[in-house]
Amino acid sequence: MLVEGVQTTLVDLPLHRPHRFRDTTMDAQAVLLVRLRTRDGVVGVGEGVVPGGPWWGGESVETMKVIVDRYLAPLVVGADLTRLPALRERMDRPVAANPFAKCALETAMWDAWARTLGLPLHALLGGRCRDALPVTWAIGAADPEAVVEEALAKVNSGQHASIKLKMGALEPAADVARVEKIAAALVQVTSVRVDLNCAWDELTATRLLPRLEQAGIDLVEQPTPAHDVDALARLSALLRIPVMADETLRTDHDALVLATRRAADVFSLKIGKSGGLLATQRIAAVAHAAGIPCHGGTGLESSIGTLAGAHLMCSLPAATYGSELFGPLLMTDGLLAEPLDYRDGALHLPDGPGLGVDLDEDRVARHARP
Ligand code: MUC
Ligand code: MG
Repeated sequence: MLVEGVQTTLVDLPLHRPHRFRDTTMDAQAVLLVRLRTRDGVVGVGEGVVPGGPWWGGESVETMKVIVDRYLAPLVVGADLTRLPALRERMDRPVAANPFAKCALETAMWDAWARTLGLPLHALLGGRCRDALPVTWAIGAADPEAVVEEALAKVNSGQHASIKLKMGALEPAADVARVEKIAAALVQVTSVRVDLNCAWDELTATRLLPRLEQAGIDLVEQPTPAHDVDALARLSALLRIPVMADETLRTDHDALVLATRRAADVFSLKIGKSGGLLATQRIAAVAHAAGIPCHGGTGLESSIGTLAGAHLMCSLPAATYGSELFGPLLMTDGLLAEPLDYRDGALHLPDGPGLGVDLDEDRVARHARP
């Protein structure tokens, strides 16, 4: 199962509507598509994304392409895929950081390996704990009326059992007033969570998060800066509702610190921010040992990255806090021959070999950058 070559392609997938974060708004998702071919002619696919640009983790699809083409691909060409863990470790020597780039290539390696064996990826990851994942729908920092209208449409469609609201784009008190207005219209019909992407200092969070709790918000994600584990610990102790770590949780070392200090009630797992499936498995093992439930987070992947995350989340005992793997539903088109199976409020795993899906080369060509 020797690797013959690696090819990368940049594509841009339009969104149904703009998605507004703290400091940036995206109306298309840029994706680095990775295709890895073995000498037996099997092609594995992977993808690299960040949520709308380098604001989240410092990487972009453009940096990922350079890192994969010039530094990572030469490490795996000619290598035996059954040595994937060793190959993945080897990537960390010539290339520091760059977890999103490493995840894109590692995913293609897993897909090629599983396809060669004729097995679904989840089987290679240890087998299934579940066949499907509930999918939270996330809404950007828009006006309350627009947010409530979209949220009710999603909830009433039966496709989503919970809503995540992005915060941080407005001045804190105005943002809380905006979310209180939205919550008043939603919390009787669905679970509403908020994600602040590290926007507030601890004093602001201590003052304002109890108001969100009072308004019926069910979970608070990453209210304070990524480095400040103590602030998360104090806020987690202050609030009855769970605090979920996202930017603070990238490695198994972070997981150990967060678990030891009881600084997070839920872990947001994302294969991109952690540098792939293997590294994310290690984080989930720490969570399992500490009794901390895990949530399937998103970087707004298209279908390939979404499925890679879903195969992993369905194989993890600790992954009991649902997911927000909604990316493909926000895009007006995808790269696959068949759409993913979103049904009855959940994303259902395909049974085919590897990721279980096939590229549509016409679609790839349609969205590829010149
Ligand atoms: C995050 O910080 O959780 C990706 C989509 C979204 O709504 O949030 C981001 C990532
Ligand atoms: Mg987040």
